[in-house]
Amino acid sequence: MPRYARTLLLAVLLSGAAGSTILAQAAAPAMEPMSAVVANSLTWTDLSVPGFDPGTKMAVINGDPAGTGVYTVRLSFPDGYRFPPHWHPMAENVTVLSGTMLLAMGDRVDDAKLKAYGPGDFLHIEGTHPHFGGARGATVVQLHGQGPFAINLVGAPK
Ligand SMILES: [Cu+2]
Repeated sequence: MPRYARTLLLAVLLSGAAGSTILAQAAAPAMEPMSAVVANSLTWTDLSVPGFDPGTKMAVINGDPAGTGVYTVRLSFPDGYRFPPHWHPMAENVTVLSGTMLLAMGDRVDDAKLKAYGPGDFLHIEGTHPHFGGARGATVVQLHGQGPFAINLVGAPK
């Protein structure tokens, strides 16, 4: 598939039997001198990650999260969503755009550790460090970083 295929597609690729999920969704060409993304014309697709509850949607803003370059995506969580302890090979940069994101570091869920982050708040999570959390109210966050953006569930079979 061409890297910048125009066909919108959400494919969760499982890398072999490992518990690693790479998020892939074709994005618009990003090699123009300038590209703009209009907030009300985003294409949201259901995000399916083994071990995660359904309900999250993803929109690719720039780049290709499955590639090796810089990517920007948005994730939308419904009120009350919780994501389990997981980690990423690369650093994850999170900017809260709306709602409230709950997050804590650690490989075991402990609600007492969760801290709340609101619009404009920014989190940098170093690669390989497990974290967990969720959303209070309908919440949209923007992630950016160096691809590939992969999700590894803590405790997943290796
Ligand atoms: Cu994460």
